[in-house]
Amino acid sequence: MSLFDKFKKKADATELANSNRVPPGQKLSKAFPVLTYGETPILKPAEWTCRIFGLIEREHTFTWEDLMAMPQTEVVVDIHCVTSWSILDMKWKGVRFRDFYAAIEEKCGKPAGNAAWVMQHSTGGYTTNTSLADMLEDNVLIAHTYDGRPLEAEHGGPVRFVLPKLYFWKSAKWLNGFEFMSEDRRGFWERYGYHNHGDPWTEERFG
Ligand SMILES: Nc1nc2c(c(=O)[nH]1)N[C@H]1C(S)=C(S)[C@@H](COP(=O)(O)O)O[C@H]1N2
Ligand SMILES: [Mo]
Repeated sequence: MSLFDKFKKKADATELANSNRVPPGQKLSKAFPVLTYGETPILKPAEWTCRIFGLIEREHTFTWEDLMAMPQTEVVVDIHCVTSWSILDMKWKGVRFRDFYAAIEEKCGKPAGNAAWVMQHSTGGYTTNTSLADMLEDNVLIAHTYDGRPLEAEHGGPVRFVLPKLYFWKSAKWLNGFEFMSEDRRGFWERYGYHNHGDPWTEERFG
């Protein structure tokens, strides 16, 4: 057996062993690919801000200091990119969106009853839309640390969103705002034909 075949056999075995964790049409990747449309902004953590606007009573801008003062959570999750790579057991640390949302309610007042949708905004202009319900699930993080190290700029550092149960384009890098909306407006890739929801298990790839 050639070295290549040996590696392939091992990879196939890993895939098989994890097949209940690898959605259809996905392949396990060892490396952590970088997928960015446009430039990579280089931002200092201390300068990070997150503006809350839209269907809320009062706008508010959270700072890095605010984020650090919130409860910190670590999650170990599987991530699936629509370009077909999946990585299992990725270790992220940050603030659970649910905890951040409690701070939003405190500072901004309760979002209007019909504000069921949120646009994630990024430095550089990237956007992606997600339902508040999906964002409030247990393992959704506003992440600043990956695998024990400050999140690298190319992966969205200092702060990105991580919503594991949807394809990874639904997780904004260089997160800088949440806009509460009454209707599900499409974000950047959604306007270019990606699916509005993006569930990897039912292959919601294109809209
Ligand atoms: N701001 C911003 N966020 C983004 C993107 C982007 O281009 N800009 N790409 C998205 C896509 S398509 C994917 S697959 C993931 C990639 O994250 P990674 O580069 O850390 O692997 O980030 C998502 N978030
Ligand atoms: Mo992607």
